[in-house]
Amino acid sequence: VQVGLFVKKYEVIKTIFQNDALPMMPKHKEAEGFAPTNIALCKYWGKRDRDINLPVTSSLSVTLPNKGSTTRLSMAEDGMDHIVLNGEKILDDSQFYLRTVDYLNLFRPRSNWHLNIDITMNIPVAAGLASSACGFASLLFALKNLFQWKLNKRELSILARLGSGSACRSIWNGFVEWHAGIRADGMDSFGEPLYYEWPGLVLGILTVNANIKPISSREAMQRTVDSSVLYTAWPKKVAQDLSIIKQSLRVRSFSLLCGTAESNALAMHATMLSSWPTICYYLPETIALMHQIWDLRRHGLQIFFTQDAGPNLKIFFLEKDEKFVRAHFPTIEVIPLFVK
Ligand code: 2P0
Repeated sequence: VQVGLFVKKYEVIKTIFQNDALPMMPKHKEAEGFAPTNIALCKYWGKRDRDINLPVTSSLSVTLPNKGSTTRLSMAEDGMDHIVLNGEKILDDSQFYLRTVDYLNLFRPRSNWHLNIDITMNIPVAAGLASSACGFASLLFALKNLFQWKLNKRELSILARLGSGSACRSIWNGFVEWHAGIRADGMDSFGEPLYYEWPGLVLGILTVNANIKPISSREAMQRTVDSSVLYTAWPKKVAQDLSIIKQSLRVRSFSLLCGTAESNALAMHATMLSSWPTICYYLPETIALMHQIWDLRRHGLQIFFTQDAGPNLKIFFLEKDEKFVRAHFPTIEVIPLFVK
């Protein structure tokens, strides 16, 4: 299975680099790359191809400026790759290590060529805050700088997708749509920036529990596709939501945009709950926060939430309401989405 998986990915690499220039030696001894994380307003949940991360549906996200991952690369001389995440050495039998090294294998010029990979993330790792999205995108940017590849952003988006699906949206700031594509080789499955600025749009992170989640999103989405009776409704829901979200960007309707995002996230979690064994990322505190948000909304505050593969909520509100929101959620981390 591993070999087959690599072959499919390598076909993509060959297409992108047009059969030449790989493998080649890096131009520098050290390099670094930064990629921001992104939060989906219309979620990616389910693959049509697990080897090269092709999604069942398109999705749409907004990037968190300055929140993400910085990857620093340097040559390792002792015959193996070393990974450090936020100052801590990653064990070489962990999932994180194996996935990162697997990705690196696609670009290794020689089998005895190894790297020190030093990753710093300024977001909680694996708590549903898209750490794999910015992690793989930042590794890719660092590799691009190390090898001095001349690739455009669409090509980088396709390469990032090979590491983690949602990483293909972390190539741009602002709103980004990931086109599902229909081709078997995935060359039409990439991110595209939607150039709508929205100064005043703010994201708040309500951290319920920053511990590692019980089931990875990769495993959870596969189980959903395989066993959820509600999954057949998901592509229909996404098609509707995508069209409404794009319309709300055009007419700049905050409640339409974020209301649709909230409904989309709830529907995604409904497909998970109907999987077997069930997948439940809700904690009691998550549900309590939802009720608090709905209550505040009933009282006129424009505030909406979204939830990913973890118990934390991200809320959307407008800058003018920040004081009020902070008063209700004292521990909130506030992130303006469009820095002036
Ligand atoms: C998203 N998530 O659209 C959705 C919503 C989580 C919930 O993309 O297997 O880490 O690496 O392609 O990208 C998380 O899934 O999965 C994700 P892989 P990924 O943001």
